[in-house]
Amino acid sequence: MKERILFLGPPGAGKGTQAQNLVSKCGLLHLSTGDLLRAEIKAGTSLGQQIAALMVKGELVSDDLVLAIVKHNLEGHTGGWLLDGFPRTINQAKALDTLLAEIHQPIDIVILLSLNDDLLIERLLNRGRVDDHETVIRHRLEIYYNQTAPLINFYKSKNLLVSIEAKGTVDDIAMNISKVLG
Ligand code: B4P
Repeated sequence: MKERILFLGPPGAGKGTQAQNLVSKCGLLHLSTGDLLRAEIKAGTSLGQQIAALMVKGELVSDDLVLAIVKHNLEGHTGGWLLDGFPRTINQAKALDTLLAEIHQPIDIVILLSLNDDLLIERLLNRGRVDDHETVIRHRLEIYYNQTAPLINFYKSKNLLVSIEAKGTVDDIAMNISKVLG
């Protein structure tokens, strides 16, 4: 089975949902940059306050900060891992390549979860997190198409990308993900 996995996709495509599902079955290390950033906010640090101010507007947190968090969590880990919500920019993807080359842990597969904007917005409005308001969601989608979607071709050109339609039940999508992991 492929065990060094990236989940890519727009906000609300279900990266977090499917990641939870998969790690509970396969025992991979789950690194969600969104969850790690929210944990920093919850800890009430001054860094957490800066992160909260960006997240609530739907802005991305700085590449340097997110990279430091990922590096800290990945270094020293020897088994499989699943990165969910990272990388989100070409800069983050290039820095990840450098880090993974240093620790000799190449990516096995990048899974793109794709879904149309109307369904994404509907799901996020139902979730109702602090950054799930329609204007903020639309801004997050704009950032996704401008800054994150270029990663699709980045990973396609490395022959790592597999696209899965994120429509249907959580179980149906999980089954399609299992199939491509072998
Ligand atoms: P994230 O925490 O990564 O969250 P997300 O992209 O909004 O959602 P995800 O795709 O994981 O959807 P989910 O499973 O929850 O990012 C939040 C913020 O963190 C960003 O805006 C940014 O500020 C910051 N950030 C994170 N990573 C960063 C990085 N690398 N660089 C800079 N900043 C970063 O699903 C959404 C909803 O749909 C849920 O309610 C779920 O229950 C529902 N759902 C899921 N699957 C479904 C299905 N099949 N059918 C119906 N509903 C479903």
